[in-house]
Amino acid sequence: MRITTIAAATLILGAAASAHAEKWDMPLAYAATNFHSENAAEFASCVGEKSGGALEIVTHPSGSLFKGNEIKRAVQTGQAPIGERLLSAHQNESPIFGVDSIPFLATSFDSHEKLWEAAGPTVAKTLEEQNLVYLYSVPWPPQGLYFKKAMTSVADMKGIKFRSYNSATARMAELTGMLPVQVEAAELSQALATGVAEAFISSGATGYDRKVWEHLTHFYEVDAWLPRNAVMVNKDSWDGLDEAAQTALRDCAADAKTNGLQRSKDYTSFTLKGLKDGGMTVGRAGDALVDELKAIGETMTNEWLDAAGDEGKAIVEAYKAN
Ligand code: PCA
Repeated sequence: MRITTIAAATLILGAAASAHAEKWDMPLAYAATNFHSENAAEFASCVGEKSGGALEIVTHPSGSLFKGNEIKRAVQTGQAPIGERLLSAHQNESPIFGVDSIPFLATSFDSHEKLWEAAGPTVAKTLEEQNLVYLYSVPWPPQGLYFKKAMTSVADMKGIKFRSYNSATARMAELTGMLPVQVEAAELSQALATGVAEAFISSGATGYDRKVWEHLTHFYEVDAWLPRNAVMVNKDSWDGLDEAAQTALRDCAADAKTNGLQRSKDYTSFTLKGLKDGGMTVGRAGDALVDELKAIGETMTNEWLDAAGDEGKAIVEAYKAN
C-alpha cells in the first residue's frame, strides 16, 4: 500500500515536472559532424540533465531550421529561443561584432583568447541591447586561403570570385582585387561546384567539412584571425525561466566554452591532415604574399578602429597591454 502511494506520488510529481518542461529548438548553421555542432549537442544534453529535465534543448544543424544568416534575427525576435551564430557576420549591426575578424591582430588560439577576454563583456552588452543574452562562444581554427592554383602574390588573385562570410572577408576580397560573393558554409560546396565561387578564406575545418578538395587544390595557412560562433538566448525566453534552469544554462555554457576551445584545437590538425589526404597542397603562404596581406590587414585594422570608436580602441588597447 505504502509503495503504491509513493509510486502514485512519484507519478504525480513526474507529471508536474513534465507539464512545466520546456522544449527549446536550437538552430545551428554548420554540419552535424562539425565540432561546433557536436559541442552544442553536448551543451544541450548537459542542460537537460542539469535542469532535471525541466529544459530540453534540441539542436538543428546544417541551417535546417534557420539558415546561418537568419539565425540571429530569429533568436532576437523569439522565433527561436536559442541559437548559434558566427558573430562577425553581423558587423554591419555593430563594429564590435567584428572584433574577432581584424586581420593579423590575434592569430593564435592563445592570443585570440586574450582578445576575447578583453572584448567579451562589450560583446555581451551589445547583444543585450538587441534583446539577447550571451551564453558562450567558441573560436574557429585560424583562417587560411583556399585557391585552385598556386598563389605567390596578391596580383595573382585579381578577378577571382571569392566566397565571403562576413564584412571582413568581403573587404579583403575588394582590397586584393577579387570579387566577393556572400555564401553560407552550408552552400559552399555547391557554390564551388557551379563556379559561383572559386576561392575563399576559412579554417581547415570548413574546407574539410565541405570536402573542398573536390574543387580546389591549395590551402595556404596565413592565420589571419579566428572568428567565433556565439550561442545566444532570446531575452524574453531567458526571463521566462526559473533560476534553476538559468543556472543550468550558465553552468553548461561554461563547460561548453572550455570543451569547445579544446575541440577547435583538436579539429585544426585533424582537418588539415584531411585536406592533405584529399589531395590538396597544404602549407604556409610565401613571405612576399604574407607581407602583402599584412599591409591589407593594416588598412582593415585602421578601418575597424575608426568604425568602432572609443569602445573598440579600449578593447584593442586592453588586449595589447595583456
Ligand atoms: N568557418 C566558417 C566561418 C569561419 C570558419 O572557419 C565559414 O567558413 O563559414
